[in-house]
This record gives sequence, structure tokens and C-alpha cells, in this order.
Amino acid sequence: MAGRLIVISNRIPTGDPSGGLVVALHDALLARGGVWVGADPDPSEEGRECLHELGDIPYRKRAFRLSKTERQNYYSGFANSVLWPICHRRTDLIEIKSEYRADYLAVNLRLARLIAQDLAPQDVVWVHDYHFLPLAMMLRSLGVTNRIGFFLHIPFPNITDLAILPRPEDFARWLASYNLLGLQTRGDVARALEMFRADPRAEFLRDGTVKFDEHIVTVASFPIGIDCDQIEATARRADPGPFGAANPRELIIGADRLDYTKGLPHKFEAFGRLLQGRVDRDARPTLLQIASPSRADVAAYRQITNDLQAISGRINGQYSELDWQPLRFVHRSVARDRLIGLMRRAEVGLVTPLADGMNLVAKEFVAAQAPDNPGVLVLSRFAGAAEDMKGALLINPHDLDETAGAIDYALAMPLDERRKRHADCLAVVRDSRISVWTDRYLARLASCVPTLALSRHQ
Ligand code: ADQ
Repeated sequence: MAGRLIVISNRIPTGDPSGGLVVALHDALLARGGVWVGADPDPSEEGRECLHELGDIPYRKRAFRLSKTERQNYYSGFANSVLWPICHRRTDLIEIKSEYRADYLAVNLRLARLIAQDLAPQDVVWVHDYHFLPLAMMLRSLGVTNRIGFFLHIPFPNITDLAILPRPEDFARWLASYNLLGLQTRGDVARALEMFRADPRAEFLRDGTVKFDEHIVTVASFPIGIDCDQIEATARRADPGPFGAANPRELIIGADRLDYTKGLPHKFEAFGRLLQGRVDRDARPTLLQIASPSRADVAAYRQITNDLQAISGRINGQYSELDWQPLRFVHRSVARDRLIGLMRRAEVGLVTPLADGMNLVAKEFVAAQAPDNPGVLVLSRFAGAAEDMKGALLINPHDLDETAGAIDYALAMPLDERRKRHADCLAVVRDSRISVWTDRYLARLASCVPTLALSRHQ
């Protein structure tokens, strides 16, 4: 009989589950029973030691409290001002402070102690993302031998960028304490293996696993996906949107968290380039960029917001007509059904990250299209999704002319080619659907060498 599933993630859903990953983890927890542990969104003054219960039917949800200082140092600091920029190749934005690292380790150790107290021998632990890299090492130091898996949702860093971390040698040791290191793409796996290869403490075993000190870790890719059936169904019944009489003829849609990794200035500038090169003055493409606010307590995020307002103002000032505003920059979240409806309505989905673990918007756009008359996905080759989505028009977002050319090509693409490209992309989206992703990951974790059986494996 399989043990419970213990999921650790930064966010913990408080209401009904919505969104692909949350629903998938919810389903896995429903199937096996277990506990979902995440950070309480409200910081408390004193950073209480307890995990407090959010509910226990049909599985338990437990939130750990962070003090304001911990939230600043652990979350905004080490997680989002050190690890996030390192993994996204933005080493220019890294802010190193000793208190960031100290609180990152302290929060993880506190969490490890709280989790260890509650673990039964057969329980399986699944840790999500860069907020908790050292958690397995800390659990091991407390004597935990349960299977512990990790999934990194963002890109695995380059080995040269890793050297910028304070105590970079810790990174490999943290990851090697897991039984399974799950990554988004084959490219991520190659970078992780390169890191282990360069480390004298690591040894490659015949089956491709890595032995590191007394631990054995399996490294593999599990490209994350979406709940495509649900999105296809939502798209079929969706209201196309709020445009009324101003319904654009050629709609290009972007939807991203407002993050410097998403290449939004590049997207706006490339769209400006398209407008500049327009031969047919009657063509009136509209870029609707919906950007949900994110991490406003980190300076780099406030800066990018200001930059985008300035660029969109300039482009609109230059190209607007009395009855046409080419760029609509909407800085807020929109309801899921509405977003899916807008995606279905759009002729082009424009996804331009400079680095991205996977990028679910690209997959959602594909799933939202009407197969008999689909829109075209223009996708950065630096999104994890580009590794398999060869039916998209792949671009280098740094090359504004290339992106502008791809949008132009997409807007004029004949129906046959649109259908063919969409069918190719949809097959990839369906193959990586989120329920399959969860099952594949957990099955692989169950088959990993257990921590206690190390000597038999050698
Ligand atoms: P994110 O960086 O958040 O995720 P992404 O994968 O694109 O990026 O997911 C964003 C989600 O938010 C999508 O479901 C999208 O529909 C939704 N969304 C975006 N803008 C929105 C808006 N304005 N209003 C409403 N909803 C909006 C991280 C990694 C990714 C990785 C995922 C999952 O950075 O690379 O794909 O985790 O592993």
C-alpha cells in the first residue's frame, strides 16, 4: 500500500483548486491522501513555529508562517533576487546579501523539522521549486529516509552563472539529496549533468544516476503541461471578449506575469517594428498584452513596469489613429475563462520570454484554438515549450526584425499551413497533459533507488 503524498510548494491554494498544476496536485492528493504544505500568504510579526491547519477534508492543507523579515529575506531576497535571476541568466540583477541566505536556510530548516515530525515511513515527499532547494538535505540530516522528489519549474542554471551564488558548492549537494531531480526539458537535464560532471564529489553510475557522497539521484525531464481537455472545453463555449464595436480585425495576444524574464519590452518593440514596416496602411493589427502584477516588492519588477508603460506610450503615440490604438497594455489579472476566450479570438499568440522553464501560456493558446480555423503561435526559442513545439513559429526575441517578420507571416498564413502547424502543436500539448505529467513523475519517483538501499545499488 503506497504511503501518503506530502506536497511542498510556495503557494497553497486556499479556495477551490483552479489552474492546471494546482488541480493536478489536488487530484494526486485526493487519490493517495496526504498533506499539502505551503507558505501562509499573510506574514505574521513573529514568524510562528507552527504549521497551521487550513482544512483536513479530503486531505490536509498546512501553512507555515513567515515573519515580515523572513518574507523579505527568504522569499523576495534569496529566492527571487538571487536564485530566480541566476536560473534565468540575469546575473546583472542578482542582489547578494548574507541575511538573504541565512534566512533562506533558516526557513527551510524550520520547515524540515516541522515536516519530519509528521512523516510516516511510507510517505512520499514531493518538493516544488527553487524556494526549497535545501529541504531534502535538511530532512536527511534529521534522519528522514523517505523518497523525496524535487521538481524545478524554472530553467536549470548555466554552470558559469552558478559560480555567482554564495557558496556555489552547496547547490549540487542540495539537489543530490533528492531521490529524483525533475526538470522541464532535455536542455535542463544536460545542464544539471554538466554541473555534476564538473564536481569531484559526484560519480556517474552505470544506469545514468549520479552518486554524490552517500546519495544517489536520478535526473530526468518531465515537461509540464496543462489540463487541455478543460481548456478546449472552456474555449469552445467562451465569450470572445469585451471589444464591442472596437473588435480588432487582427488580434495578437500576450498574457504573462509581469516579469523581466518574459521579454515584454522586446515584444513591444518588435510590434513597433511591425507597425513601422507596414506596407498596407489599412492593416490595423492590435497587440493586447495582459500582464498580471507580480513581486512588486522587488525593485527590478517596479523598473520593468515603468519601462513597459513608457514603451507602450511611445508606440501608441506614434501609431494610434483616432479610431485605433495598436497596443493595449492591461496590467492586471483577468479571469481564466475570459483569458481563454481572448486566446481563441486571437489570430496570433505572441510568447517572447528571454528564458522560461516551460511557459504554459504557449500551451494554453494552442489548446484554446478552433482546430478548423486556428491562430498561430509565435514562440521564443528560449521557452522550454519550444523544445518540442516545432509547429510554432520559433523566434529569437532579441532579434526584433525576426519577431516582427514572424508576426507578419503569422497574420498572413494560409489556412492549410495554420491547420497543419496547429495540429502538430496540439499533439505535443496533449502528450504532456498535466495529469500524465503528475503520474509520470510519481511513478518515476517510486522506482528510484531508496535512500536506505544505497549499498545494494553499487
Ligand atoms: P510562470 O512564470 O508563472 O510559471 P507560465 O508557465 O506562463 O509562467 O504560467 C503562467 C500562468 O498564469 C498561465 O496559466 C497563464 O494563463 C496565467 N496568466 C498569465 N498572465 C495572466 C493574466 N494577466 N491574467 C490571468 N492569468 C494569467 C512558472 C515557470 C514557467 C513554468 C510554470 C509551470 O516560470 O516556466 O511553465 O511555472 O511549471
